[in-house]
Amino acid sequence: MRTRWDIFCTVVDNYGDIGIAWRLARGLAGEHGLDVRLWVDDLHAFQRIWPAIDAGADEQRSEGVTVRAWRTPFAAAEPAQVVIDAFGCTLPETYLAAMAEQSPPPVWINLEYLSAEPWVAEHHGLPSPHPRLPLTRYFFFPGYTPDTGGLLVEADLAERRAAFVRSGMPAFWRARGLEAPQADELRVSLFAYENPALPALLDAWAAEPRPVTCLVPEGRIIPQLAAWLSVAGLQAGEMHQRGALRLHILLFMDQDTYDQLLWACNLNFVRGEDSCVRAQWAARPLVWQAYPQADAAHWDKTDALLQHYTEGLEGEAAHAVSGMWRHWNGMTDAENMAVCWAAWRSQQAAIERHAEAWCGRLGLAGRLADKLVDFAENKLKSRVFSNP
Ligand code: TRH
Repeated sequence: MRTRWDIFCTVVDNYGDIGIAWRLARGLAGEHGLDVRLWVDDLHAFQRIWPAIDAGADEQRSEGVTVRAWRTPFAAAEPAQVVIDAFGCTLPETYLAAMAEQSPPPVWINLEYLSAEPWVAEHHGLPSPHPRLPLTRYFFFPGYTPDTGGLLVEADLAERRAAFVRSGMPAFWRARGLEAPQADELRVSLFAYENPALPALLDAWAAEPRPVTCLVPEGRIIPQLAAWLSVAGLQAGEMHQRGALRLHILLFMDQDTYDQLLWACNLNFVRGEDSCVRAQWAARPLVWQAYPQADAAHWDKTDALLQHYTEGLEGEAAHAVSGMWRHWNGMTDAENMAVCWAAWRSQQAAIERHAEAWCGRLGLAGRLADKLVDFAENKLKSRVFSNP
């Protein structure tokens, strides 16, 4: 019989929580043949990244996963053998009580946010007993090194990307109303939170000697773009030109199509967690905007990833990458954006080579779904032996 897994996801804001939970659920069902049920409290957010989702359905099947609307009060449900609460979301009390009544109780895992900080490896896999119930929750930390939970990635991603790069790009651009890029053109995707550094970056692109095309999926950055263009608003499908810069507003895409955008562009501005990882797997240069946190905790995260990411990248190129990332995250105004951008441009070829090499090295951390399955199966086995 297939092992049953329940994944619980609350959408805090944006699309990262559901984006990661969905990617994981698809991988566990499709690649590991597990019986996966995904509980989501906001099916409208889910539908944005996966339009096949019916936002009104209590229960539906998609990609081999059973998707359940997580409503309050929570309907009685028999707990699965493995229970994941994504990003520390609080499980329904009735479900927790049902977990505690099972013998052996389910393996309960809290899937944490990704960070490149060194403390992650020390905390990965640690148990935490429930204060009242006979249950133990384990902390599972994704990460960039083999001693962490690894990174979300499909087994066939590199193959699909290579096939797309070989022959899929012309059709991709045509479907978005764009011609193939000119030889000296730079294509950039821009997925970002509101950012004070944006106008200066757009100015730098508009002043380029070569064409820059910026593809912007609908989202939080649109009002700032409209202000820079001095237009009242922007809709998907619109194109605006200022100097060398052409700005195209795109419809928000499903997760798989967004991957293709990352594969097709020369440079990707990404944010949060999931798009950042996907941009790294795209083997293209990226500029990351970390999800803003209280007390600027995201600056530590940015520096930690930068430190890892720039390993093996020589002096000026490493400086150019750090300069862009740090300036984009508001960590420094020692150099202005025009200077950071010029430095990045002058090092572009080295940064591109590095992005390819980095993508090759990423696999060393291991695949998150594989590691999660191993972790849960080991716990399940030890429970069977201690609860005959
Ligand atoms: O949307 P985000 O800002 O999510 C954030 C982060 O995950 C952050 O760590 C978390 O704490 C916070 O939410 C609550 O960025 P992220 O993580 O990149 O997620 C975006 C998802 O949206 C990702 O799965 C890719 C997907 N996406 C599409 O499917 N289509 C699109 O057109 C775009 C632009 C993104």
